[in-house]
Amino acid sequence: MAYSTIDVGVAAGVATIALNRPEKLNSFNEQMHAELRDALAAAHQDTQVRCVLLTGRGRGFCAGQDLGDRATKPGGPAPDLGATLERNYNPLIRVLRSSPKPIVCAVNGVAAGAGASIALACDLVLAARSAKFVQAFCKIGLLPDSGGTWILPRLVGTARAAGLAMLGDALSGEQAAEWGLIWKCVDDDRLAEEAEALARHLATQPTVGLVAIRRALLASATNTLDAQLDLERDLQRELGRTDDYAEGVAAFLAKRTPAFKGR
Ligand code: T3D
Repeated sequence: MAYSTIDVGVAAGVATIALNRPEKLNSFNEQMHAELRDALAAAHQDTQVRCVLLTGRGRGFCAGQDLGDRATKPGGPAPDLGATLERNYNPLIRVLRSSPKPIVCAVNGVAAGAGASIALACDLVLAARSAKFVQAFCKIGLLPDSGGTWILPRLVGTARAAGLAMLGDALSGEQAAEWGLIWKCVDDDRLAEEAEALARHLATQPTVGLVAIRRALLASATNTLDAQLDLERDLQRELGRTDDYAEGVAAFLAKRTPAFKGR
């Protein structure tokens, strides 16, 4: 599939996917949804790819839904936003959260509306110091979607989640890191390099183990301690049978660097 709204490149085990509608701050239209879906599926199937790096071209990361596609005529029918969430945004968040590869997000500029939710659905989020996270939904009468109302209170607590969601004020990259919304904030001119280095590092690590870590952390949001202990037992049993675990132990005992294969 030839893409026109995203750029995709694969190098050193990393599939880099860049949202590429810079004149609209990389906001989503139907085509970008379809192309991103396709690119993620290809990255997940490609055995050479062991990490995905998601970022944006231009001065923004993603401004959520392209509102140009939501203009209504006075007296005309209202759009069914539930249907577009069901068709596009919800499947995207589910794909990100169940990916067989770790996903790094490099937030190069503003991440607004669903753009913020998509960034926060990735495993490790790096943001440029000049980046902004904006829960823009309240300014147009909506609520944070694409998992926003689920992830925000879990990351920053209900009080801060309510402030962000009800006021729609911009949170800087630095503040986002201080509040625990993201992994790290870096200087603008270091973002691409640091994100790539992080993604390339993850691409050399035990992929199955990394994905199991995500699964367990996500499950902890709703599990009791007993259920979580059971899940850890089951996942650890599976991980103990991977080639990467055997390699990790062998390398440790031989005092050499492990050569993980991602299986
Ligand atoms: O609809 C459904 O399917 C349901 C799902 C909804 C999910 C959602 O994401 S709803 C929320 C949609 N997004 C927003 O409400 C954000 C709207 N944008 C903004 O609030 C601001 O643009 C930003 C805070 C993101 C950035 O502000 P600023 O001052 O840095 O940039 P700007 O000048 O506002 O925008 C630059 C250009 O991008 C501008 O175009 P122009 O005037 O230069 O031709 C602006 O119109 C365009 N743009 C920015 N965001 C969007 C957009 N165009 C279409 N849709 C956008 N979301």
